[in-house]
Amino acid sequence: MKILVSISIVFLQFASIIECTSSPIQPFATYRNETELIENVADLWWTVDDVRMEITFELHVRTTGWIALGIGLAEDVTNNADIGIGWIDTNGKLYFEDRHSSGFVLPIKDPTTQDWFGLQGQEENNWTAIQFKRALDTKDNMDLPIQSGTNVVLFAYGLIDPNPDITYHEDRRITRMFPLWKP
Ligand SMILES: *[C@@H]1O[C@H](CO)[C@@H](O)[C@H](O)[C@H]1NC(C)=O
Ligand SMILES: *[C@@H]1O[C@H](CO)[C@@H](O)[C@H](O)[C@H]1NC(C)=O
Ligand SMILES: [Ca+2]
Ligand SMILES: [Ca+2]
Repeated sequence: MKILVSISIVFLQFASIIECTSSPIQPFATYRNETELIENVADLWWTVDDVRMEITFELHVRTTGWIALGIGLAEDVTNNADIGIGWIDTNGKLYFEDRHSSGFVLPIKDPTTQDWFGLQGQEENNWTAIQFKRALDTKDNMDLPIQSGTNVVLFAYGLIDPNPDITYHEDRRITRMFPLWKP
């Protein structure tokens, strides 16, 4: 039994670094890192620029609704998340917002500064692809800094665009822990 448990832990750690993406959309750029967040549903690419101290992400999800990536706190995964959320409207226009959430409520737009920036986005074959960036440390107390080492990365998506606000994501959310930035 003990051996079985150890084997599955090794397998989980291995599985979490498998680089195998399934999006049919070609990413806008070349990135240093990639991970499949949910098999056949969500892929994430990212690169840290440690001179400019910023991180550029690209998130692809099999949905035509909104998609979101967040940074959380290990000891408090559902509270105080800092969230970047975006969608492509029916005219192909990209929307991207810096939000935060405290507890199991809808994330609301930061009333302080908007620090997550949507760069480019497109919708194709029922997938949504958005490239966005933020400073590693935005210095806004509504946000959470992305520290080197292991990060708590939250991911959620909805099946339709916000109208007027996002629909709650129900079970379409996951939390993963992995390093985004190792200087
Ligand atoms: C990101 O890519 C770098 C360079 O290839 C690698 O050293 C690092 O382990 C990768 N990080 C993750 C979390 O996969
Ligand atoms: C997109 O999804 C709709 C509704 O589920 C489906 O009817 C359509 O065939 C899908 N299109 C593609 C290109 O997969
Ligand atoms: Ca902010
Ligand atoms: Ca925020």
